[in-house]
Amino acid sequence: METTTPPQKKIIFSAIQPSGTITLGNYLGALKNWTQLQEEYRCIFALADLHTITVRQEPAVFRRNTLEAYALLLACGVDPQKSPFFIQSQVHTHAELAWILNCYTQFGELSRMTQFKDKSLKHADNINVGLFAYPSLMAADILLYQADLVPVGADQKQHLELARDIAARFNGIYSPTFTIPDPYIPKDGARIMSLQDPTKKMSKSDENPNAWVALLDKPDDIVRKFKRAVTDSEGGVRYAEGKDGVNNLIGIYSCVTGKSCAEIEKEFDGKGYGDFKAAVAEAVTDHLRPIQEEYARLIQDKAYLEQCYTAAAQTALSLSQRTLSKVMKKIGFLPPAKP
Ligand code: ATP
Ligand code: LTN
Repeated sequence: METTTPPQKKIIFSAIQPSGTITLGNYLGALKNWTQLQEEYRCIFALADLHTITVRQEPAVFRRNTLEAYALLLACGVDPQKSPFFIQSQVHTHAELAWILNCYTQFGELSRMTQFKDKSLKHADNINVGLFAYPSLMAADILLYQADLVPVGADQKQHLELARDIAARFNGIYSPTFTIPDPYIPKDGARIMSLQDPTKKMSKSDENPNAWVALLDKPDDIVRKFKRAVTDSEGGVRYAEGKDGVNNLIGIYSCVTGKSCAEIEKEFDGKGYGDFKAAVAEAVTDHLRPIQEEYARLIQDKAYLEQCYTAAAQTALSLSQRTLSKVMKKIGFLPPAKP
């Protein structure tokens, strides 16, 4: 009897920085997709803590943020049985390949990165080399796992383009070594806007805490933040050009309830913004409740968390070491010293 091997699943790599509060924007725009992708693809996920130190961190806070972000992502549905989910600094191949890729990346290319320009303005007192070389570390993250697809938001697209260029350059100088990664654009990709200025994206570094909802916000805070959300003076819950605030609330409500825009417009026909905002707040609270409960349980279980990230780091190390060894051999480094 003829046996057929099942087609290899495509590899997805993605990461998020443990740089503070994880918001509803991060969750609906990125993390919710991660959890759905785990069925269809071979997913590898990371907390990009090496990227986080491009901005100065207070050691105790940084340590706590990393562990909390790890627990929160598990609570969101990242399944360590299906997808290795590791902490970048615990897998030394990332820093090593990043250095190598720095030598295949041009100063001019990095100077054109808009995130570097934005962050240099924001942190004018600390424009460090790491901030500049951030994209070659990100390229190393992706290329080490021969990722086919990388789910990223619009803000990271330019970095992914650069990762593709670096990979193609290396392959061209030597021989095919890296898979050229494609961006993964989710079918229902959500871009969640600030509740205070709905023309700007909801961002955890926004100084006004009313602009974002954190995944761990208490129900009362969620209700208050939605109550204060900026809408318009026209009234009427409908999705239309120029109604950025209402469109954003419809988008959020749709993401957490699964209802379509038409269903939502019908549900609130004849009702005012007050009723609508209360319903959005309630739906978000209901959606976040199981995540918050699971988080509260996981954050108490430090031994389990350690077991998960240790196992994932071992898997990530053995996968990434294969690529790094190939790269080093092609460049002409001597073989590793024997112990
Ligand atoms: P910062 O304010 O520090 O720039 P951020 O909240 O914008 O942080 P990032 O850490 O840059 O978030 O992004 C993490 C992931 O979440 C990325 O994949 C990004 O595309 C996604 N993301 C961030 N904000 C939103 C948003 N408002 N809507 C949808 N996706 C988002
Ligand atoms: N720079 C990304 C986080 C990140 C990442 C990656 C995303 C680091 N390495 C590799 C995708 C693939 C951010 O800040 N959102």
